[in-house]
Amino acid sequence: MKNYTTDQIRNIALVGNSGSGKTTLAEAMLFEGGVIERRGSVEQGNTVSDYNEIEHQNKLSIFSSVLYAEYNDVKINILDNPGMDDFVGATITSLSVADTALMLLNAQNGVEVGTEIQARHCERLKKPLILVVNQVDHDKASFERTIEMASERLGKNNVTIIQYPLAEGSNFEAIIDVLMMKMLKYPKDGGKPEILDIPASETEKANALHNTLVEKAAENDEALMELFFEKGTLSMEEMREGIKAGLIHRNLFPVFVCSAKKNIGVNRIMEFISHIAPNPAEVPGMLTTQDEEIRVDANAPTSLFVFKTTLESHIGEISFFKVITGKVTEGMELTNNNNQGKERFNQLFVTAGKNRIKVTEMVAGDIGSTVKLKNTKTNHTLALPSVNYTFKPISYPEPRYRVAIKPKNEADEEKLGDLLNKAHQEDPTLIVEHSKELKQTIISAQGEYQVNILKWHLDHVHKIETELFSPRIPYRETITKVAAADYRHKK
Ligand SMILES: Nc1nc2c(ncn2[C@@H]2O[C@H](COP(=O)(O)OP(=O)(O)O)[C@@H](O)[C@H]2O)c(=O)[nH]1
Ligand SMILES: [Mg+2]
Repeated sequence: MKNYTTDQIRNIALVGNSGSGKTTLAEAMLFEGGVIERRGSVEQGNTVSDYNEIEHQNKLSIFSSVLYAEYNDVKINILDNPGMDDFVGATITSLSVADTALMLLNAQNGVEVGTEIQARHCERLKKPLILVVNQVDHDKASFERTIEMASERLGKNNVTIIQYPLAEGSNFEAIIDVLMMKMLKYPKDGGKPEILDIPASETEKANALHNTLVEKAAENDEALMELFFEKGTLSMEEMREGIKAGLIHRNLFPVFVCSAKKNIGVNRIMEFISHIAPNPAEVPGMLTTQDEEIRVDANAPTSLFVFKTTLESHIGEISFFKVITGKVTEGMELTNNNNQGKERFNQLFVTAGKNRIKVTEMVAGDIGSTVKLKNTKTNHTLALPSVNYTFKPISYPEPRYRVAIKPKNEADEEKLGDLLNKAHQEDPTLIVEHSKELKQTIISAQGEYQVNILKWHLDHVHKIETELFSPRIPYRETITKVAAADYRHKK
């Protein structure tokens, strides 16, 4: 793989309700980006992103995965995420290092519960938002209803149409693009479209949407606004600048349409990402523990942030990082600013699910992984000695579910403790504590499903049988006042 510069990198987190099509879209993007020669499917359990057995069994994403595609001389790092709220920790991790969120809306259902929850995390983390109405090929798809819901719930003034489908359902094959002011007509098996003139029947609607888009693009830049008043329109270059500014300020959430499954519309979304989505240096930087903002900058001394750790059999710990400043090269020695330890980067990888591609260097803004770091954990900062800051750890929602766990066989107690510590490393929203007072090991988590998945791993992968049960209530938390409750036993 070639060495990319900061302006050639895009970090995109895929978000959206479970089942909206994130993993399927990621697969299509990998195909369009030349990483794979054949598209797998979630049903067949052969996508690059959902590579864990438990994901195949459940036919849904449980872990986030780091992928990439090369398109238009740009490296698009794609962070695919689970949609279920129990696994929101993974989504928050990805959003923390992404520079743009790509939110999928399922055209069958419009805005769903998960859509709103994740939109709030995007807002809190100030991430630019691209909306993609997916599954437009589905019988029950309604672009219009989806857009109505999106405008109502995500911001009437922000949701801005760039594309709409000419027809929906099984007839979906053409997209009217009001930025290009062209019609994109896709072959049966998707891929590259024919670029055609907008049919006469659509010109009025397309012109109106184009004008709204131009105004919206001009709104974010005074110079563009003046140009717009002078000329009554903007050039493609000016439009791109205005839309990018709108994205960064979260004033403009551009809307695209696609069928991830049929690979219709996907290449145009990648085109937009490569031309208009901000590069890592164009968005706000990371905060340090002293609340100092460090912007992505290739010319500053090297610093990087470890945002995720996974454990894989035969390999051990894989540390995923984002380079924030300078560059990291193979063989480089960096200091861990959290514990002052030294770490050598013997190998650098770009990852696509479980596949790793060796590279020799990575520049500020890029996302990569390495193995066999000695004493570095998630949320740690690694840097050259001249860097004295430490990045702020990612913060996660408070636990909402609590359960006690014990091994069926007492002899497994130590092994269980060890595995639970590892589980916390992989998913920081799983918090494990051993309560001496209660003589119990308590897991605090985001939800029951999350704990069941953990149990499945303990039982099936690590072959240690466990039992879950309700934790005892510590004495000091027992009822201290009488509550008036009206409880009626129903038969
Ligand atoms: N008809 C149709 N089905 C789709 C499309 N995209 C995804 N699906 C299906 O929707 C289901 C959920 O997709 P998946 O990619 O796992 O969604 P995720 O949970 O957001 O990752 C799977 O059965 C996919 O095959 C699409 O564009 N059209
Ligand atoms: Mg998925």
